[in-house]
Amino acid sequence: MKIMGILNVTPDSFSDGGRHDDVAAAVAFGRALFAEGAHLVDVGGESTRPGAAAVSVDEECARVVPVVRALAPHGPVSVDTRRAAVARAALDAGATLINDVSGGADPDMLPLVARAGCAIVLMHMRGEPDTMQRLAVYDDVCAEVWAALDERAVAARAAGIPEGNIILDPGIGFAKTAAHNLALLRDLPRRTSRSVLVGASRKAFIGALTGQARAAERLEGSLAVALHAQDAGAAYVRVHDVAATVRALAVWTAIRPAP
Ligand code: HH2
Repeated sequence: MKIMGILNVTPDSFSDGGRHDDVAAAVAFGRALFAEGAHLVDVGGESTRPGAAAVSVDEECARVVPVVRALAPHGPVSVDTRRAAVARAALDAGATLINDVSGGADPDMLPLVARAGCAIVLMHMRGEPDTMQRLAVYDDVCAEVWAALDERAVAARAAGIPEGNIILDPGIGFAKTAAHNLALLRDLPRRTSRSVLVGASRKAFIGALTGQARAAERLEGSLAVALHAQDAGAAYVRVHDVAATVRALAVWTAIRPAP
């Protein structure tokens, strides 16, 4: 399983907002994530936490592109964006993977990725970050989330993206209650014949289980999810705490070889 390290260049991300607001600090943090063992670093310029405000394309590009350009010579960089214009600028600056929490909703996104020949993460969500928690209503969350992801994968293939470049993500915490998140994680082993990414690091449902209000203190719960993702056969785990995740997985995989 590959480790995607999180580098948010936003003033308002839920656990690390405002920490890397100049380019040099962001690049130094990204390089440290590579040194700790991240297989790739995911640069995001728009917070998608519940209730977050939208940013303009220009503002998102201004946050993301200089960091991608300076970090890409040091290792593989993905860009966490819902906008094709931002994705295009990031690819030009050296990004090699697009992480799209909207599952390719921008009509220009899938054709862009097909032309670029890069891989894309298609994540499940409903609505927009500021409204999504109102849409966390499902009869059968696993069946509905994976049916929606299948539809996005069909759209991606129709746009010319080969199956090998499609990574699916159930979108832990995006229009999901804590019970939905747990059901999706429990169900994960049934879904990993495809390439699957799990992003649960420091999220609120972990705090709800452990009684921790502060996101930065949710390390142990985040590690528990990473070990589960490894056992379930996930291809990627998206985490804030790269060094700790690498160490936990080193011991876990020594005991239980990859599925
Ligand atoms: N979660 C967040 C952002 N991007 N991308 C994928 N593929 N999967 C996720 O679960 C996911 C994601 C939210 O976490 P974070 O980046 O830490 O916070 P914020 O959105 O506040 O910047």
